[in-house]
Amino acid sequence: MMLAKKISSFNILCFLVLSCCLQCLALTHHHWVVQEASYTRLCHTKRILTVNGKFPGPTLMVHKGETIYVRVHNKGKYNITLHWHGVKQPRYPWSDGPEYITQCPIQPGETFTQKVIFSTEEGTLWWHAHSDWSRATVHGAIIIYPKLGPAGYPFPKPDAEVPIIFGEWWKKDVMKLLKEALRTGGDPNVSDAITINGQPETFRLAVDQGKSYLLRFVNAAMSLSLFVSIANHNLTVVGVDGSYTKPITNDYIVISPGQSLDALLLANQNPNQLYYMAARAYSTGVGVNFDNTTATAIVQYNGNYSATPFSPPILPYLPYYNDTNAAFRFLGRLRSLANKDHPIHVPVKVTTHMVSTVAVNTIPCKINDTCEGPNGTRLAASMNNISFVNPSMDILQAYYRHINGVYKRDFPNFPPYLFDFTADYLPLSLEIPSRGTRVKVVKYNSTVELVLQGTNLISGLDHPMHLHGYSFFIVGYGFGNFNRSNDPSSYNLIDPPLRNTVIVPISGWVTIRFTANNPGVWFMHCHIERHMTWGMDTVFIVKNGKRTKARLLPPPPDMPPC
Ligand SMILES: *[C@@H]1O[C@H](CO)[C@@H](O)[C@H](O)[C@H]1NC(C)=O
Ligand SMILES: *[C@@H]1O[C@H](CO)[C@@H](O)[C@H](O)[C@H]1NC(C)=O
Ligand SMILES: *[C@@H]1O[C@H](CO)[C@@H](O)[C@H](O)[C@H]1NC(C)=O
Ligand SMILES: *[C@@H]1O[C@H](CO)[C@@H](O)[C@H](O)[C@H]1NC(C)=O
Ligand SMILES: *[C@@H]1O[C@H](CO)[C@@H](O)[C@H](O)[C@H]1NC(C)=O
Ligand SMILES: *[C@@H]1O[C@H](CO)[C@@H](O)[C@H](O)[C@H]1NC(C)=O
Ligand SMILES: *[C@@H]1O[C@H](CO)[C@@H](O)[C@H](O)[C@H]1NC(C)=O
Ligand SMILES: *[C@@H]1O[C@H](CO)[C@@H](O)[C@H](O)[C@H]1NC(C)=O
Ligand SMILES: *[C@@H]1O[C@H](CO)[C@@H](O)[C@H](O)[C@H]1NC(C)=O
Ligand SMILES: *[C@@H]1O[C@H](CO)[C@@H](O)[C@H](O)[C@H]1NC(C)=O
Ligand SMILES: *[C@@H]1O[C@H](CO)[C@@H](O)[C@H](O)[C@H]1NC(C)=O
Ligand SMILES: [Cu+2]
Repeated sequence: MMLAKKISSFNILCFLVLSCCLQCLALTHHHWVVQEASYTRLCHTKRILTVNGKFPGPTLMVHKGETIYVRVHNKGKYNITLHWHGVKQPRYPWSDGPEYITQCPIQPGETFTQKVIFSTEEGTLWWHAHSDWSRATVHGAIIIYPKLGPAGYPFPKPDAEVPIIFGEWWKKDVMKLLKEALRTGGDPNVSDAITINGQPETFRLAVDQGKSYLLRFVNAAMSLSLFVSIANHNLTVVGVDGSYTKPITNDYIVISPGQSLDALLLANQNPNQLYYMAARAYSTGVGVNFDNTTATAIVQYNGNYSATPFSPPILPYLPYYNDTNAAFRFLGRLRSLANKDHPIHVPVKVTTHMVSTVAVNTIPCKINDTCEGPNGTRLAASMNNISFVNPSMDILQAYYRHINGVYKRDFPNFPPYLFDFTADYLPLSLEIPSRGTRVKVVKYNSTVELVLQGTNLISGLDHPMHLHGYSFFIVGYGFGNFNRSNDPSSYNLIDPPLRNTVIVPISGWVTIRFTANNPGVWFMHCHIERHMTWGMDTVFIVKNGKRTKARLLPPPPDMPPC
């Protein structure tokens, strides 16, 4: 009798412990299958690459500081890698994802279990494919909730939370688009529609009168920065790129490819009316084609309201496509929280000064090449005049195993040739870049300042530049050429925004700073996909520090082979 009781209570205990463990496992271990699925958009059905058949893909939900595992099985026909955009992966670049930078691709039929280490990130980030152009459909949101416990959000707890993911949709196969662009050397065709949570116009956001909603915006588009607005409603931005900000209220937001943004929406308007959320391009290049369609979603108040059938939804005001002032009026207001609970450490003394141009280039036509770029050239792109070439083995492995000949350590600290970068007319001879796999090596704990200088070669454009492994402070930006003796005096070293993707303004510059305290191999690139493909990229290698906690962790046993 006694024994039976003991056994049964032991069993119950066992069961509790076991189910708890299983629950934890279920939360921290994800099984993802990269596979094709059929989707119909714009009255046209096509096969697209997805994770688990979903478009957009599954939302990862974690708490601040957690580590999770994602087992990625490639059931598709293309090489694939996955990247956790904005997750710093302290000392562990092995799971970061960019193809031939930190890993070789997961080939069809193969599996790779990626360890995703969250540390200081909070708010919203996202994940996406980081090989060829599959990220057009292989992407999804990452929600980082506050740590379990009393801390919570640094703003009134919203009544509900909704991811809002922007994408671009082509009627044709995106892989064909890449293939065609690589063959012709010209600009790829622009997309046929912008999507909101996978839909060009039918996503519905149902709200209750009086409640507040945390909208977790992600721009997963391949080439479009976006203006976004909701008719008659303001948005209060409370976070960007996985860091909370001082709240700012505006009637529109700007979000570039690679960026995420948390904003509160208060449902306090006439419930008898439908409202559009609209998104359309912020695009500045003169003569640069872009998808100029408008995506809409409908904001609808729950309840039995009289106006059925509803009158047509109200469209919000959006700044004009090329309204750079409107874009930077908004971006320039963003500030870090920089308070007791969210202290920041802006590097004040810089040990590594760098300036890099970002440019679109042309390569003159060679015999037998197809050259459908401007004036019969092939399009390219560069940083500091180097058009980055992907090696055939990943740089991280070459670095870790001391394999020579994969990359050179001589990415220049300054533009190799000074000219009036933002002049309206520039000689054609400046358009031709050099090519190479050249990386910047920095010592552990260096404080790096990087000025990204836009150029008007071919056509000036805004470039959303993304750094892996770090968030950086945006301490200043301006128009024209960066002036080293003048511009630093206007830097904000008190509460600059902390981001992982920064828009370099057209005909302008932006300065970022970070402390190189995450050893590893970290890709930096434009998040406009074609610019990345053309070579607007470089790599930072951050060396190990002395202490064990400042050194790279070893690779997992199942790294995909080359
Ligand atoms: C791009 O557009 C051109 C002109 O409309 C068309 O002929 C071509 O098939 C398109 N290419 C792809 C890959 O969609
Ligand atoms: C939106 O914000 C502006 C400026 O702060 C304010 O004038 C306006 O009343 C606000 N609109 C709503 C609907 O809250
Ligand atoms: C959008 O682009 C198309 C094709 O380039 C063009 O014909 C049309 O006028 C543009 N619409 C707007 C509103 O700019
Ligand atoms: C909704 O409101 C209308 C008009 O006020 C009323 O006739 C109808 O019964 C209501 N429906 C429900 C489900 O409450
Ligand atoms: C924006 O585009 C309009 C229409 O194409 C043009 O007239 C205007 O000059 C452009 N503005 C800027 C700042 O480029
Ligand atoms: C160009 O193509 C032709 C025909 O395929 C070939 O005979 C020739 O060697 C090629 N020339 C160069 C420079 O590659
Ligand atoms: C870029 O590099 C190429 C090749 O070395 C050189 O010819 C060209 O002058 C350089 N251009 C600039 C702007 O530095
Ligand atoms: C990093 O640099 C700061 C000064 O910039 C110094 O105080 C600190 O001790 C350094 N940390 C390590 C681990 O080297
Ligand atoms: C194309 O050639 C013309 C004439 O030489 C020149 O004016 C124009 O700037 C060139 N465009 C580009 C993008 O190279
Ligand atoms: C940089 O700014 C200083 C101080 O305003 C000015 O004297 C100098 O001419 C500027 N340099 C250039 C290249 O514009
Ligand atoms: C896939 O990856 C392997 C390993 O890096 C490489 O050898 C192969 O060429 C890649 N296939 C394609 C189609 O890129
Ligand atoms: Cu770019």
